[in-house]
Amino acid sequence: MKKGFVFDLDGVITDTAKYHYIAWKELAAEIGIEIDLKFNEQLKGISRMDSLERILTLGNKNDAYTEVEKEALATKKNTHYVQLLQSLTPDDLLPGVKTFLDEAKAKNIPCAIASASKNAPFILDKLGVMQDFDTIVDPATLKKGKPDPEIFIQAALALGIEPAEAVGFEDAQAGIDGIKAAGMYAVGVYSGEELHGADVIVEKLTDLNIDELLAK
Ligand code: B16
Ligand code: MG
Repeated sequence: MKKGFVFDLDGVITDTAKYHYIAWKELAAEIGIEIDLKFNEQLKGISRMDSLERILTLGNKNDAYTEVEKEALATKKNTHYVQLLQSLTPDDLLPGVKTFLDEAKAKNIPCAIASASKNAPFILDKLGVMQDFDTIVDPATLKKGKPDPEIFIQAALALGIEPAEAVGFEDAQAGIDGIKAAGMYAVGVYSGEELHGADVIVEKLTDLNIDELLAK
């Protein structure tokens, strides 16, 4: 029996990947690196600094900046990204999310957010769903990012359950790998990219039957 749900944010609750892409593309262009949508797939679920490193690797510029300069580049990208987030409203919830969260609440199933994003509380507030989550893992407390299972294990423990008693929801391969490494049941949310290793793949959360999911 499963007793709790652990959700990724970007790609599962809302689609912020398009805003990350706009902000990274502009920052990369400023330092002479061109990124496209295909490359952007690699950045899903990956932390801000790891995303910057991947962009610098693409442009063969890993050694071109000091750590302080890299922090400044990441901060510049984030400032632009947060500006783009200002327009978020509850209409930006992905299809089926609110219905699914309401059903979980009605069944007293605790819910957590396991997102690599340091902007998660701000985003959930803009979307009007902050109160639907019992806990949000602070990614600043993590030693390793996805695909390491740490964030998912921490989320389950914060809900007061064992990882094996949790269902994890992810749109990115790094996240599915982390959920499975945590020993959890993995729901892949299909966003156009192939996902390997998920226990089930859906296009929207309401394609799932909660009672059947809890019985896994
Ligand atoms: P921030 P998730 C991830 O969110 C994004 O998919 C990834 O592209 C981003 O770099 C990361 O959050 C960090 O975000 O710069 O806001 O701290 O999919 O783990 O919810
Ligand atoms: Mg995601």
